[in-house]
Amino acid sequence: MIDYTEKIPNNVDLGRDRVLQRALEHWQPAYMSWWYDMGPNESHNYEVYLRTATSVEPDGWAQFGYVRMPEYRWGIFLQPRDVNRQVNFGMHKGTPSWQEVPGEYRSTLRRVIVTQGDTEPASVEQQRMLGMCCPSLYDLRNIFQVNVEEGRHLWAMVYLLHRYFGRDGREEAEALLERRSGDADNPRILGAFNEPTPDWLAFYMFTFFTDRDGKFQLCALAESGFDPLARTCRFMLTEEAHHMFVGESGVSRIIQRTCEVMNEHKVEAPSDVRALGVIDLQTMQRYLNFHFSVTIDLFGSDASSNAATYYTTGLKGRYEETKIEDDHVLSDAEYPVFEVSGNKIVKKSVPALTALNERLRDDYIGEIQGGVDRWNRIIEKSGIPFRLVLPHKGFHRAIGNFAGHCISPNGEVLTEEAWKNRQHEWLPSAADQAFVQSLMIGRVVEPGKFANWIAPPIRGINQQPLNFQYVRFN
Ligand code: BYC
Repeated sequence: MIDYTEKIPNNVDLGRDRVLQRALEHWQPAYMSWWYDMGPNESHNYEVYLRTATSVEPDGWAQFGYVRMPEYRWGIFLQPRDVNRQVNFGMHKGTPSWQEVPGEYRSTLRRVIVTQGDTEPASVEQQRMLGMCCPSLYDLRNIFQVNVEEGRHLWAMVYLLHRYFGRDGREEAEALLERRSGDADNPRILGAFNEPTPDWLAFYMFTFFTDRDGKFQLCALAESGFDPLARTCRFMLTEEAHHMFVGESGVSRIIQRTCEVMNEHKVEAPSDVRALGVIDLQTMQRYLNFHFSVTIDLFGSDASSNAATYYTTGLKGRYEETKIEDDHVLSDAEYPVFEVSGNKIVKKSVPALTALNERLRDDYIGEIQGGVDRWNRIIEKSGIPFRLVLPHKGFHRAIGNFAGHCISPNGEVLTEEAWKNRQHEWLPSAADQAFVQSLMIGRVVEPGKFANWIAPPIRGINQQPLNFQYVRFN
């Protein structure tokens, strides 16, 4: 169980290490000041029906109740230690997992932890204005739940930095509160975390696509030979599942509502659909194209010596590493990657070790396709002859082999001119964004009411009814 009488709730026996405890208690006010500045706008007096972790056991961790968000108990929770756990891949395979950071991997490991940690506050910053135009109290509560948990994920990485990386770690922890999403001088580290999330369609797409990158990266880090990192990522994954649910069900509900309105009024043309105050499926496809492409960039280059090093040294594994049947060393294995040659995309085999980013990206795309299929079933059931499709993985890429090439969603290699002429068909235009923004007028806060452009969910939170007062504004 987690001790909530402590100033910093934790299950790592923080009280026994006074120096560490003091260092984190010193960081805590800086974190709170960041939350007041960059956390959800105008939310500080609201009481929100949130779940809080009470135990790290899979079946009993959630407790629901009203919380003023600045009083949310952000803390440090690691999955319990398995004393027999080993390093399961790379050159140290078969040796006991590490409880301290091996000196030679210190800077590499720190970099991975900082990169992971940086995404968490970034997403809170990206979403901070969305509460002002929420489509319902239910949705408002969900975004706040996501935001407080991203805050906790930052705590998770900051604990590792403070506990295992000494002074450098403390400096990195401070810098995590200084960078800002989209800031020209001091931006967040990874590309997608500097893109704005200006409306709720973008928010649901982000939680469906980008939070799922979080899931896959955390799964790879949960395999780490550095046991405290593995254990903290395992617990973070239990929280991540709800974020992806918010994204998938949010997009589903928008699709559902659009299809209902299209059928009721027997309209098909996007302009007619828009005139009825719902989002046309074509615009949803363009949002999907955008969020998918910027998110798959987050997996890094197709061929990466960094990724090979992370793996060989036992720092970052593959998705479900221990379920894969091979030698877990990959010295001779190969993996297919794609590149542009002339005006064609060609496949080539490269050492599997260097292609680990690409492999994780492919695992991710497989899971994403399942979600898109579920969205299409809603459209199909409505009898509407439209299907959402994932673009080719070379489409609109800024990292890796496709960066600098103009690839259509179908995977054709285009000239720059041809791309420019057609990109508005494939990516959200200023007009698309302005239209979606035009629906984000004010917020819907009457219990049980939903904005016109989104269907209600099937059920409420924690078996509460849909007209429950999920947020009290005071
Ligand atoms: N934007 O060798 P390469 C989440 C840099 S999301 C900008 O291909 P590597 C969440 C790269 O850093 C999960 N720069 O990359 C979701 C490197 O820089 P240096 C976050 C990029 O190192 C929603 C250079 O390009 N967690 O949790 O193999 C809400 C060469 O790159 C980008 C992690 O990412 C980019 N997209 O792999 C809240 C896990 N991509 O060394 C939270 C930790 C690459 O030249 N991170 N670069 O300065 C990693 O494992 C690796 O850093 C990456 C990149 C997979 C991201």
